[in-house]
Amino acid sequence: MTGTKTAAKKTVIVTRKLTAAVERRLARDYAPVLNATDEVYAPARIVALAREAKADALLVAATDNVGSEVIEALPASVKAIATFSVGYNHIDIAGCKRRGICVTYTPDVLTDATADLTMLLMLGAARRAAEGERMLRNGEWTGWAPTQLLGTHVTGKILGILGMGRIGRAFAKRARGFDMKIHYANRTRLTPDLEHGAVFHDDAEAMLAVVDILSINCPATPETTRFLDARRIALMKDGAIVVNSARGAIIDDRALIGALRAGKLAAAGLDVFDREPLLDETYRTLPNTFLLPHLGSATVETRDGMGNKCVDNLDAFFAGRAPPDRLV
Ligand code: 8YV
Repeated sequence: MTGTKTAAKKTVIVTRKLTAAVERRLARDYAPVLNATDEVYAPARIVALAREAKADALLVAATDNVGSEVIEALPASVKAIATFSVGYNHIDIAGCKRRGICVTYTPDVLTDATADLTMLLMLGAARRAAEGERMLRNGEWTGWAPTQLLGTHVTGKILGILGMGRIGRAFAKRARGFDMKIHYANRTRLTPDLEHGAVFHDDAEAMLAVVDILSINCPATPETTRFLDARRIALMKDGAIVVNSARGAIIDDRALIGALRAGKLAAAGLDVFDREPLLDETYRTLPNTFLLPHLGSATVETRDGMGNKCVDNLDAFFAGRAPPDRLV
């Protein structure tokens, strides 16, 4: 009888190495094809693995290119794709819809970790943390000085949040603890209970002109791609700071680098880059950048939560229930 049960387990291609707790759960309830070495699969590899295993589902991450060439070539056995991310710009959603493939994502569980990290980016950039750390590590600190590494005061300043979804709102909550005045631009105005007095701009460009710090928290879509370009940076206050924990594609790198070099912007805190893991080399050489390698959701609790959400969604789908976090 055990054999029958094992045969009934659904086969899932898991493209990245996940936390031990999540891989244990997958091994218990599914027939997972795990990625022990955690190499990033090329699109053709994902298709080949799905074909070889006659996979029922894929569990992918934002580092995978699950574009139209993958979706069109997947075997008909693949009925569901669970992405280990809240962003889904790496997946051909329209293609999945056409092929009747269910797609789920991982909202909520990574909200707090990403909002915390956005605070780190803002403080790191404003208070010149990377420069200070480098000075210490390089043995260049000769002692305290009244004018050493003076940064930008954050308390009481105007914070502009582009994209007031779950993460934007969680960041606003934290920033209110710093007595910051919150402005936001969003497709739609929030209800007062979610707005908490934040100032809504239906024109994001109008918001740029009034903020001391801009935080990018919106998804990457055709409308937001390269939103922050040279023309819009010119609308910002001199000495403003830019923070991005969403997607690199929302920033025009050359424009941001030009503004950081020229001193138009005081600093930038960046956790995401356009062609990760590549980044425009100039970011690494500028003193006024605070850079992290896409750590937004990188806590044990959050990565367990994301993995468990993927499995919860697959469980529901294969049990014939509505997956709680279904995109299509
Ligand atoms: C993830 C993210 O770490 O969820 C997202 O969209 O950007 C990050 O939290 C990463 O994308 C994992 O797939």
